[in-house]
Amino acid sequence: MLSNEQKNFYSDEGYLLVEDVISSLQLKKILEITNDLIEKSRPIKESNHIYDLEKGHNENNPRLTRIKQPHQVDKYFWDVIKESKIEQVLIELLGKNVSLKTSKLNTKYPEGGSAVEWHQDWVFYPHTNDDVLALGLMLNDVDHENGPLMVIPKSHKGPVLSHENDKGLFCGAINPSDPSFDYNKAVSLTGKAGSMTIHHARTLHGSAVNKSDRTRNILFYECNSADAWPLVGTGAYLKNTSPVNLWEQLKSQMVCGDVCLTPRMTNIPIRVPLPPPPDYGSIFTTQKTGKAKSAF
Ligand SMILES: O=C(O)CCC(=O)C(=O)O
Repeated sequence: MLSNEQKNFYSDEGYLLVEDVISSLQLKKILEITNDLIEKSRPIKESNHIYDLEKGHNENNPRLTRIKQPHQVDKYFWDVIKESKIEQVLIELLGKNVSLKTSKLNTKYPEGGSAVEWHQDWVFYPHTNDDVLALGLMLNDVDHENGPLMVIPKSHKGPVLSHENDKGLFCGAINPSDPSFDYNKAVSLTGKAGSMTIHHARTLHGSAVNKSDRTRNILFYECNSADAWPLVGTGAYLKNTSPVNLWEQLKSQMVCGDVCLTPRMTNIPIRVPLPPPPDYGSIFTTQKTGKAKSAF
């Protein structure tokens, strides 16, 4: 599926854009399920395990920042990985044993939606090696106006920056005045619905609010090679404390191949996302209650 040129680009730059990874029928089905889930959010008053509500959400005007773990809400979000070109892309970048850590469907409504401040996913979930990435499947056409994902090329080979606020709490975002961060190098990943972004877990990325009159919804899958083991103790990963549950969870997360019981350790920089901010329920609440400084 991916050419050598694309694989080398990902490895050198820390991101890639791939077009047409799902069919128009698959896209249509995902959109139907998504719209149905958004409809069902109307009576919800507070963020819960499925919905992250945006300020102003109400029955007449549903406004979400995110649908959490969509693959656990509707099986099709899992099936589409296997039924489309997505699985092959994962195998080509991560090897034959691939685990899906988490999924999220981030929504930016016309003339709004929340910005996602610049960060490296790596600080949310450090692993024993960094064969860890996020895929972003565009559910609408994404352009410069409606809040595209932006990345800093090659930052996956640079330092893991501090994501702490002035008080030393983890706030899920870098300080935009960090000398290692250069906004001028940012690249916006735009494309047609059905295109997919890929960014390495250490790649610096973020996105602005939606300034257009069009929705911007992106379905993210966060995946790792099975030999990249999560460093436990970081809340973003370890949701089960019993070995029985952990074992079941590891097995259930495999997109393809087998659970790996011989984690591969590499010499890479790590930061642990502690102490936590008041509300670490999602990146939006982490950045908001952690009082992250805005770059946008
Ligand atoms: O929705 C976006 O544009 C960025 C998402 C992201 O980086 C995240 O949720 O961690």
